Amino acid sequence: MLKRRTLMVAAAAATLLFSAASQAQYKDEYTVSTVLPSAFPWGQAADKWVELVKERSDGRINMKIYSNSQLVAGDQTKEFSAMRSGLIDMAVGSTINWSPQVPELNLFSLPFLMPDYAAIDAITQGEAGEAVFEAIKKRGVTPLAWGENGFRELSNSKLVIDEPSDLDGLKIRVVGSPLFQDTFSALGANPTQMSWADAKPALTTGAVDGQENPLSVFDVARIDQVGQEYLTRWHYMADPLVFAVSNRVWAQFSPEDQKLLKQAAIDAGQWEIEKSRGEVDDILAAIKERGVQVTELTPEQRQAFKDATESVYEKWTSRIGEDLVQQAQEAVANRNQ
Ligand code: X2X
Repeated sequence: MLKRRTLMVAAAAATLLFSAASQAQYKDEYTVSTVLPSAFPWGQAADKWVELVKERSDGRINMKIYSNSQLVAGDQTKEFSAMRSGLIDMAVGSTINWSPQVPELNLFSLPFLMPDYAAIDAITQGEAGEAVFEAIKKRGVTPLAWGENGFRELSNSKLVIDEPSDLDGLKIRVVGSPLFQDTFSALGANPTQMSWADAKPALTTGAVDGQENPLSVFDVARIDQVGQEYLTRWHYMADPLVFAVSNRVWAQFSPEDQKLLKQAAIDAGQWEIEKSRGEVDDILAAIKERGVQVTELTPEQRQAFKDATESVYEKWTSRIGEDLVQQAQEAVANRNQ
């Protein structure tokens, strides 16, 4: 009897010790990587997450944001690997930048897959979104919630673009994901991969004629001031943002704190998605005001771009996963409108 009691006391003491030890493992501060800083919706999404976590944990969990991809020396395509290996604890990252390591994330970059916001939501909030999250987790990073960079529109310094042949030979800066090379090559353009850090200088010197980014990025980064006078709203793709934690770091949090981090990410993501969608009309007006010539495509004109980029699906569907692409296409077809 006495022996049993001693054992129980010992077990209780061990539990106490263990939880004290795991508490002690918490870092004073966790690094959070982003590409765009607080002036952009992307940076604001990260700010909100950090703020909510601090508040809800009564200051126990502190996160510090490092923007402009500074933790990976400006190379945003290295962010995922750095998180996986534990060099970065957490991130709010674009699906584009993580797609070199997580092929499934190329789903969102398939041209003209998602015509509107309801289509994005149908994918992220449904089975396809869950499958994408599983793929991320399997590669070493725990995804918690979705945010949104936005529909990426095309700008250039040369001409109004409303049909594929207008892109003929145009030098376009694209992000460092090979799928974009294929999309712009299919359209007859001359794509050049470079990081965001290098993009604005390249536009300024005229090393490239055009670029593609969400309206909020075009606006805040003042892309019109570097000669990008023509903008085509072709809505060819949108990059969701993913709030995530390195698996190694995630395992160190107690189940309660995991829940807290996740719920805060969900709330921050919803807040940012609503905010950035709600700002698009004002941004558009401001851009026009500054003299940018904005071209809206008719459904027929959009279809011509879609037809011209069919080859991207042929090449990339098997890499992304046939089932996943089909699931996403069905989600889009059956979306609530
Ligand atoms: O590099 C870009 O174009 C940006 C900022 O939109 C991304 O990080 C995907």
